[in-house]
Amino acid sequence: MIQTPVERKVLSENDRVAAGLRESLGEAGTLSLNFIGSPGAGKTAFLEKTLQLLPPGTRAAVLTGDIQTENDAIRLGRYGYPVRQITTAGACHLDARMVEKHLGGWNPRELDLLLIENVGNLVCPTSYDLGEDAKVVVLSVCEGEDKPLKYPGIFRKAELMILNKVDLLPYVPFQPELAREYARRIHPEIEIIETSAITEAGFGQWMNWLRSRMEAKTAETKTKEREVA
Ligand SMILES: Nc1nc2c(ncn2[C@@H]2O[C@H](COP(=O)(O)OP(=O)(O)OP(=O)(O)O)[C@@H](O)[C@H]2O)c(=O)[nH]1
Ligand SMILES: [Mg+2]
Repeated sequence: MIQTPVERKVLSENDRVAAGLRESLGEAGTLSLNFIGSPGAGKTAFLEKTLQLLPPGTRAAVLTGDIQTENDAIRLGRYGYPVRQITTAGACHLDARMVEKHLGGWNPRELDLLLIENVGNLVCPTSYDLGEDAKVVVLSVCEGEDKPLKYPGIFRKAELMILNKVDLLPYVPFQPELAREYARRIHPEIEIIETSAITEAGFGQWMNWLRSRMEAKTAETKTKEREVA
């Protein structure tokens, strides 16, 4: 993507704040994931189901971004975890400064997991590092198989693609194999998990992915602490 000098300046300031976030979350051993997908792909529904299935005692928190309304925070707030809405008042993406501000008062050392739902958009959020450990792209079977080819940026940057709403496959002309092929054409190593936030299909695989990433994060933080000591 070609950037103007102003865009470059904004992004370098964002990168500076994101690096600070990554350092403080890293020291605390908090795994942070940035969920990006089109409006309505099912990001909130997917996170709601995730919160329902987290092992008891998991110290999780959620930030959810939208241009307007507290709707998603209200939905996500039903599961006993701290949730904050970030309303961007027009901006089509979250930035690191917004995340930093809304983390205020939460101690990262008391969090194992920070889930960030970005504003529904497959383009703008891609350029803004939020200090996360990984971006997760959420694509639903209602959007067409060719989205990885049309919006390659996010599929290139995401470590994991959630292919959501697979319960609708009997009703929509969508070929999951083709969507997988296109995603891997853009990013050969991308991991792909097919899910339904309604039937819970695929959530066993997703919760295993999440658990192993959280364990890896804890191990990485302990190794760094030993190196410093
Ligand atoms: N059938 C089916 N519907 C789903 C699934 N996941 C989400 N939905 C529905 O899809 C619609 C949009 O879901 P949301 O979770 O609000 O989507 P979102 O990506 O968070 O949307 P924004 O925050 O507005 O970008 C809702 O009506 C959900 O109930 C799924 O796996 N299967
Ligand atoms: Mg949402």
